[in-house]
Amino acid sequence: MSTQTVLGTCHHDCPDSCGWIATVTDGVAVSLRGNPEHPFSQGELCPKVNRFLERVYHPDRILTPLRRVGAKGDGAFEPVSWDDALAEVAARLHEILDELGGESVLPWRDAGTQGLLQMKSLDQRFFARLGASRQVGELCGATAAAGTATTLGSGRASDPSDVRHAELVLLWGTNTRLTNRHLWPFVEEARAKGATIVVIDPLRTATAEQADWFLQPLPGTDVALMLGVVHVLVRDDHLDHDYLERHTTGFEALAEQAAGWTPARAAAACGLDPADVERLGALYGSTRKSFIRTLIGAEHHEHGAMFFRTLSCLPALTGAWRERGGGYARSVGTWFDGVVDVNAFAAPQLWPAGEPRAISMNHLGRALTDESLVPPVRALFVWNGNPVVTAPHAGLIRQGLVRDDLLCVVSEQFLTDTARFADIVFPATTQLEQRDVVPAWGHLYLGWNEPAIAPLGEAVPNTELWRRLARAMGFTEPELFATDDELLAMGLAPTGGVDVAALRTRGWARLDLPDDLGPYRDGGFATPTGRADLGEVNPPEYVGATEGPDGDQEARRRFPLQLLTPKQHTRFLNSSYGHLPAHAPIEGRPFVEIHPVDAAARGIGDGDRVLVHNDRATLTLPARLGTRVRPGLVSVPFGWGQVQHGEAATANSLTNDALADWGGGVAFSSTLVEVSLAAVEQ
Ligand SMILES: Nc1nc2c(c(=O)[nH]1)N[C@H]1C(S)=C(S)[C@@H](COP(=O)(O)OP(=O)(O)OC[C@H]3O[C@@H](n4cnc5c(=O)[nH]c(N)nc54)[C@H](O)[C@@H]3O)O[C@H]1N2
Ligand SMILES: Nc1nc2c(c(=O)[nH]1)N[C@H]1C(S)=C(S)[C@@H](COP(=O)(O)OP(=O)(O)OC[C@H]3O[C@@H](n4cnc5c(=O)[nH]c(N)nc54)[C@H](O)[C@@H]3O)O[C@H]1N2
Ligand code: SF4
Ligand SMILES: [Mo]
Repeated sequence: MSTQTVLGTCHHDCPDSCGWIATVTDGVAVSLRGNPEHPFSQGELCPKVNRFLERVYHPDRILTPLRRVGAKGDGAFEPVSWDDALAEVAARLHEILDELGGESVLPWRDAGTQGLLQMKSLDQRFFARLGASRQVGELCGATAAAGTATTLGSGRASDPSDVRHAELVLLWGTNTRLTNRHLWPFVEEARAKGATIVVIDPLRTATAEQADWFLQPLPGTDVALMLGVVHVLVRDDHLDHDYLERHTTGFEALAEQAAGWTPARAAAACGLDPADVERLGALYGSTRKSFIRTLIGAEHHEHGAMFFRTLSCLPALTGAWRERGGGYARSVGTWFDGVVDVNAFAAPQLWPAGEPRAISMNHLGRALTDESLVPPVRALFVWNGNPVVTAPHAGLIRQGLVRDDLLCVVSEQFLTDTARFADIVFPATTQLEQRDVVPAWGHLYLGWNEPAIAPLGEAVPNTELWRRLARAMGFTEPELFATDDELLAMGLAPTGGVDVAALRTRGWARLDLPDDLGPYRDGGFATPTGRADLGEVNPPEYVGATEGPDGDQEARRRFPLQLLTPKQHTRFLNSSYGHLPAHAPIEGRPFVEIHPVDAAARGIGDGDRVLVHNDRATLTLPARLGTRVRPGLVSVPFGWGQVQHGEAATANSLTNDALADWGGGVAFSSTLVEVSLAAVEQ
């Protein structure tokens, strides 16, 4: 018997990017545990990835290419050889290209893995060579990034772990204990030294339960609350005039806007008490070591970017940027610029003349069903994602995917709700089976991932899939066949100061940055003026969502309840674990949470079967009565697939696919529904 340990890094779209150690006996991974040397995750993984080996070795893993034999969506497939599958895809793709040109091909990838190589590298070249439509927009992060960059000039902000030095912590629109669990000890460290922890979230989350003070505004109304806070700061002169004068622009415009947002008016818009707005303003104004932590959840609204644009103004007002433990932290992704370089993969020489059309990944359903689209989308490639469960207005996506004339190719580890619609499914490796480097967005450590085991069955990493497809298409440009090592060398920018050998031996490397980032202690913002923009470009203002309490009143009358579809389960990561026996049963089943007041008004009791509906879809779910939601708000956890729902619809069948204000994200949470008792089955 030979046993060895192999260092790796979790690939999930999760801010923690934990370091792990796989123990491998005779080529089989027998344990996977946190790497105790990893400075951020410190030896702990999480309830989902502690059981990752059960995913890797699950009998339902797809281990050969599959060809569909039933109707689209039914899930009936037969195994085929790689040669046959590639030949079939290539032949159909050539026909489509001859008939309609490259733009009739649409790539759709998400962040199933965040690895530098396997998330998005060689695919860019393959689709450029085809002249395919360009995938734009993001389900996650782009809107938050755009809002933040409007104020700060880029995404650069505080190191999240500096929260430990704070005296006041605002967890604003983030569920740290669930979604960013390895940051929680840093929050507790601050509390142990006397800090006050405030959570601001429309849901009483697991994080809210641990707050010193929990504020529960209506979804999508926070900008009014922020302007109320600015009102108090200006009124009571809790301002750092020196900082404002030297390092900001647009303060007058912001102050003028906030003048109209008295605590009473702000409270009315958010469904809070005016005393709450006063108290928040007084707390923030009197504590310069105030640390704002936010992530993604609040971007999923019609005015999602404005949330981040306004929130990131606050530290300049009080001069919190001057302090370690003061500031604003969201994704640290931009600190990796210059160290990892995705643009290195682009190979512009392969691009067709003229820029191919752009299609938002958030509008997949629209793109597949829009009869006026010229050329129509006739071939769809999906990898690192499961849009039928994770993208908005999913019913429309299903409607598009059943089209007989659509060639649908999916690369997957499991037969997801999306893969069920494929003509051909290619088998994908997991992180244990592929080499990669993982840039983090929740801390400053780059992670190495050494493959611990050989690929199972005939599964291949995404990069190998693109090489095989390029060959099958008869393409010959060498750029399409770059090896993983060549891609790594390109993507790890040599200027970034990463010692690859050391990274590989240790499993992680901190970015070459000072321990104390203090990004804006002395100004130096990346805006054109070098100053934080508090009110020049897209000045902060509160506008209610069209599909929301202050929006279209006719829609509001028919569908009076706001719907959130949050990440809620400790054993889930988006849609990736809802089907696995070591993960799903302990989380129960899908349900809708409703406040007892709203339930009583509809004659609904705890456990009753109800219909959650709007013009997009109807879901049948058991009602769970409780006060995690406030009156006017219901919640259906996201991540379950159609099998667990017991119908061909999931949380995202109900959600709004309107784009967010800017940045290319989507307004999942600007969704209204009605809930009513389902007819009793005879
Ligand atoms: N266990 C687990 N961990 C995960 C994931 C998972 O699926 N499961 N997913 C990972 C991914 S992909 C991401 S992007 C991160 C996301 O990390 P987070 O952004 O922390 O998580 P979310 O649940 O998307 O949103 C955070 C909170 O925002 C709240 N929220 C929604 N609308 C508003 C609003 O208008 N105002 C305010 N103040 N709050 C609002 C939600 O109720 C939610 O509690 O988590 C990652 N970690
Ligand atoms: N209603 C609602 N919808 C949401 C959200 C929400 O909070 N509410 N959150 C949004 C957010 S923040 C995000 S990030 C998205 C996530 O949406 P997705 O990225 O579509 O969701 P995941 O479940 O992470 O799907 C990843 C898929 O990639 C596959 N995969 C993993 N690794 C690899 C690989 O190496 N190769 C290949 N070929 N496949 C791989 C997995 O098997 C899995 O099926 O969902 C969004 N949708
Ligand atoms: S999913 Fe997140 S918390 Fe869990 S192991 Fe991966 S990076 Fe760590
Ligand atoms: Mo995400």
